[in-house]
Amino acid sequence: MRARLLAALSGLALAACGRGDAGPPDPAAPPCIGLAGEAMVWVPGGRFTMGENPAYPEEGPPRAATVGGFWMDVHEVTNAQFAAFIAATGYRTVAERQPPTVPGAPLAMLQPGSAVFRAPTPEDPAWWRWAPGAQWRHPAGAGTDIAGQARHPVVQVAYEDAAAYAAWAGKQLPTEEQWEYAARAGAPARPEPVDAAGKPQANTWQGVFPAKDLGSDGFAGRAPVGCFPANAYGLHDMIGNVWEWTATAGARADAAEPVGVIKGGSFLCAANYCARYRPAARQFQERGLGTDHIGFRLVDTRRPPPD
Ligand SMILES: [Ca+2]
Repeated sequence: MRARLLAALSGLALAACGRGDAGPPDPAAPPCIGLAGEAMVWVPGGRFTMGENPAYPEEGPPRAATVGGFWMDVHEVTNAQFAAFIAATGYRTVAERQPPTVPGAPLAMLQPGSAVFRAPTPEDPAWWRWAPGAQWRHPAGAGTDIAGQARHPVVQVAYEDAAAYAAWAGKQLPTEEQWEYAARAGAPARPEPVDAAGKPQANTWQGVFPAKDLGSDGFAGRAPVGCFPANAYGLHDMIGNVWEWTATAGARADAAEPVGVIKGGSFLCAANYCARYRPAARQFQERGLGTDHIGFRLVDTRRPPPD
């Protein structure tokens, strides 16, 4: 278990892009949409070019892909939505469960918890730490909470947790193909998460990573869902805020357990470091480990298309 967790945390260090502590909304933050329950939009099927040329080898090579039409959540699953699931089912997330006992493991890793990002320091250059007590209600560990964050995306959910929510909701996690097709929305990907006028289109990191997130897009840390413009399909936060689980399995040489593909970049993605705020961006994440920058949204492939 310890080796698995340490390997996972090591892998996360490769994946992160900045500081993860949430800050208060900036007064200049963009207006956010009203939330209308389980709002979904219809994404018409089609054929598209998936992947990009390899500044990031895992994204290529570009290849043709075809998806059928499907309904998709307009925003990431929120803390309020996840709380309703927990209240209805009594489900306990992976991060709340007791890890197996392994002789010699650091004391902290023998307690329920999860991975939390922090700014590296000269004394401790690690980007990720195992935070006892970290779970969806306490995203940065014991002593933190989600008070006032009902419409923030739920985080610290492992793949199993997201799949359990999907089963309860009667929907599905999107495949990677569905997710990328929806994120592209038929338009060429922009290299930076801004429109032609330079207006932010997603919650990402401004400033030099990892020294300081300036939050000039309105948010340092996670943002409530739907606070940035929707793409042409009406989907918000597809290239920022939090990474999102997909149903697609991945592969990573240093992973000691099954990994899944996550899509979408996060509030930690910075221009000077990872730039993964593009539809083609993908990472391979241990399915048994949540973090404070991974959430999810769902699709519904069974609901009939709109008239
Ligand atoms: Ca931001």
